[in-house]
Amino acid sequence: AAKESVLNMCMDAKHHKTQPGPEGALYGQCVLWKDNACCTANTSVEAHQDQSYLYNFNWNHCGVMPDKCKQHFILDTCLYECSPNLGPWIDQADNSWRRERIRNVPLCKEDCELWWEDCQDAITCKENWHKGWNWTTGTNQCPRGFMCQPFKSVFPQPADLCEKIWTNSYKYTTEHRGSGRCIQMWFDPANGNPNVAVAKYYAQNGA
Ligand code: FOL
Repeated sequence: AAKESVLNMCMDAKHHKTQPGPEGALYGQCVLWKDNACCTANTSVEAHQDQSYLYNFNWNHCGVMPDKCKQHFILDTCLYECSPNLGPWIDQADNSWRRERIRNVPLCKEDCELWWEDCQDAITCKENWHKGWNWTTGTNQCPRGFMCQPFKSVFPQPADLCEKIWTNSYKYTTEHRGSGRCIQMWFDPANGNPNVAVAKYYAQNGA
């Protein structure tokens, strides 16, 4: 089959393993990927910290992020660090801290919309969380002139959040969970990882 090589791989980024493989004990929400993961146990623990050593990134840069919103950011971190099924969307990066990135991963409609809804009470000062922060204290702070505002002002639609926050890592889609045509941020591991088939589909039919 076409492009077998992009199935089951890890991007060359800051914390990813070179090859996916089983992990005995992944922490918390990252446990979904323990049968085959690009993250180590250590990375999975850090994915749940408010300000982890992964990127020294502070979710609480405009006050404490509500827990129900934070859960989606933890899942995003787990998917980003642990998923071995993002190969069709791996691209070169122009960052100092990674050689490769993901671009336009087709995120399931429900996953994007629930993330956006659960973050309606959260506050931020930036639409793009990858670049342009003030790092003088060692963690990201709002740069001068960037006011803290509700997520709804910064991201008027679900697609604005999912696409813009991580510089087009994700693409908003109208594909539904379970369709085999979109990547899910979470799933029931009892039924296997549904993103395996999604990667296979896009590897054959074009990402
Ligand atoms: N989740 C997803 N889905 N995609 C991602 O690409 C992703 N990336 C991160 C976390 N979750 C993700 C990593 N986040 C900086 C800021 C955020 C970050 C990693 C690094 C940072 O150091 N920004 C500097 C610019 C550094 C550079 O690009 O050279 C800044 O100016 O703020």
